[in-house]
Amino acid sequence: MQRMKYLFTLLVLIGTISFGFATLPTTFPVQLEWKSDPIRETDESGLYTTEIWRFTGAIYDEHHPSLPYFFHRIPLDRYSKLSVSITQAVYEPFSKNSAPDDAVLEENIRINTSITRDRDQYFGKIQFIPIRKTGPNTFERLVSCILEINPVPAAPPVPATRGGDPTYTSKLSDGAIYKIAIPKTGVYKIDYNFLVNELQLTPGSFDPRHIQVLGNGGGLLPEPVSDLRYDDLVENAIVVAGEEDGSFDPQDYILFYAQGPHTWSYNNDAFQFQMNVYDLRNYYFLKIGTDTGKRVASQASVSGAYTTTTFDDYLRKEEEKVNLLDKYDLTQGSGRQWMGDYFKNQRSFSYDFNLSNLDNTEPVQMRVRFAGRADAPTTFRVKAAGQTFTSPSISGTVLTNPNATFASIGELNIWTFGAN
Ligand SMILES: [Ca+2]
Repeated sequence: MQRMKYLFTLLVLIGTISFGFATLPTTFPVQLEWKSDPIRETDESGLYTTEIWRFTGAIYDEHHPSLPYFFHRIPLDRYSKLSVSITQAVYEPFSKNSAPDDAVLEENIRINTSITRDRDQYFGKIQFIPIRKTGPNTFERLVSCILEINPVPAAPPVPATRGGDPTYTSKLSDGAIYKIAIPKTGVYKIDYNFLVNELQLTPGSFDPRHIQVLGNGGGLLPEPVSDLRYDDLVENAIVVAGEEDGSFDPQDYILFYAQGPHTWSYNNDAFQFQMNVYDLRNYYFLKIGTDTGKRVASQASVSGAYTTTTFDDYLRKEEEKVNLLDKYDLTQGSGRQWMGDYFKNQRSFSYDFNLSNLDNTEPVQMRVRFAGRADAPTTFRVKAAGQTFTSPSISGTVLTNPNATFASIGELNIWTFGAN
């Protein structure tokens, strides 16, 4: 009898645990108790007031600080994708003033879901702003609804590798090291004069077979934590002409490929440019130690050669002259976004793009980017190859409101015009 009781208790316990986790579609009733009035916050100038609407349990984020979020978290018995819909929704109109944050509001409430892991437990997070837009300046807030939550089991994401085991001894821990600044991607040559006169190396004091070039390529370091990054410098394969005799002689030289600070990549049928906003140069290291250096190996010729006499080329003008926020009395310069020429007193500038041996029968793609700051929508015009192109409209802003968007970006993308 005693044994049966234990068994029964155990079964109940298992049942309870299973029901505590969401695997099957589940529902959650939502009832929002809105405060009758918003909090009103006035900025330092005393001119602009922001309304912050509230309900019990609302949370806020830094991106839309005046708008409240509803938040709900459910435990999951395994990694899942969450599909969530709102049913039996009851809305009521309310007298909310328009605010810049309203740009995120839509006709329907947009539900965000995500999956988090806390120790060995997965949780589904559901959040949304319970306000919908019913007209240019009219809004309704959600009073109650039922959340229909449908977790669909999925394969958990594979943890990204961080490049294998960490390095405990840096390549910079021994040898003679020289730091070389690289302004532009290309093949660089270091000759005898440079080694002797600039680096002050004594010929005969080192074996050229021990020359190494270290460097991790160009461009910005990745921002996502999960992206691959090297935890030490990587040795690059190079050419050291005349190293075979073990002596670096006047006619000997080093060749190495180095990437500059900015990167070009090819995707979506176009070349994309990424400017390095932190440095105008990239850095490589020349090392002379005791290890044999890595050398460029010969490759067999490819078969089925493809011959062409034309190729796509690109030019770009990007100057970092004007910091937008520095142009405003109430703010200081800030941020990574810098612009080129300032179209204010002088409203027209000319830029030359010269490519030799241009194939005039091929179309040209042009992309131009402007920041516009005005109290009304603006456009810009670009004249190229005898044609005039007008940009889409750039939104205006409230010039006197320090909390309003300072300037908006306008882009002109032209694919097909002749180069001549
Ligand atoms: Ca030699």
